[in-house]
Amino acid sequence: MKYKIVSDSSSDILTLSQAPFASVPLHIVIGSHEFVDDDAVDLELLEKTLSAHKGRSGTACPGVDDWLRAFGDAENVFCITITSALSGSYNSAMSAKKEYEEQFPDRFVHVIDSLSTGPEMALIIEKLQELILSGREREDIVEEIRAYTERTHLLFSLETLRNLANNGRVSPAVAKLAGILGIRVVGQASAQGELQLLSKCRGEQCVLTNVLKYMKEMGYQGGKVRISHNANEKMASALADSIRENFHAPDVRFYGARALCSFYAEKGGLLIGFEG
Ligand code: X90
Repeated sequence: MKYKIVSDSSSDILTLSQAPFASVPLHIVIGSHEFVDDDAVDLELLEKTLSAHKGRSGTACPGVDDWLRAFGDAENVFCITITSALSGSYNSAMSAKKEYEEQFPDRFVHVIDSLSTGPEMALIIEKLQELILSGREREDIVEEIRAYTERTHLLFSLETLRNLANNGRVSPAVAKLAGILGIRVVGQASAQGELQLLSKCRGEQCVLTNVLKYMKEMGYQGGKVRISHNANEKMASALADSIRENFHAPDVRFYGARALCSFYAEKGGLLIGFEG
């Protein structure tokens, strides 16, 4: 197998139709329950367990062996991870790359730190597939994908930062800004791959208006958009419609987030990946 794309499960992608692909699950631990974020994960049970649970809950990134298993016997691997600022996934993938290349000197792994997650990773994976299909050499793909990731962005709207704060993924100061009932925070993945809050909103209309405004400011001109949501199809769909109308955008899609992003984005959360 010449090329393979491998991603951790924060990308929400489980299969690709036109290139070899593997998803490496993160884990969600709620008391004595452990959820593996693969295609079999019971998202309803996860939500139920989470709302019934009073104690601590957390997540764990893939280990080196998980990545190695996913690389399989591919000659060239393009591997993408959730932001290294918030997870050990990237470091663990880099260790796997080192082992893989040492063990098989004629094989090659390119690890991309997305500095983001969810739908922005999905866009990068789609682009990798496109580049592989077009028959490009691996050095070209590395260069092209580097340039592409510079113009993709991630915005989000969250109703609570509780799980992010409890797991030390946002500073207590940032967490304090959110968490007021009825207030949503809109923010972006910063250049350093951290959560950066941009504004607070009461009501859905404010979120929709702000997201469109930020997209425009960040250079959006009608390119691809991917939106993931946790139990909020209504807003995801309204946002998709509004982007299609306002920017005459032909390729805007939305879907439910898988376990890892659902856990952190929580009920009502939206993540928006787009091309700037
Ligand atoms: O290694 C692990 O256990 C995983 C930790 C992941 C922590 C962050 C997940 C964020 C999920 C939340 C909103 C968007 C954040 C943008 C980040 C740059 C989604």
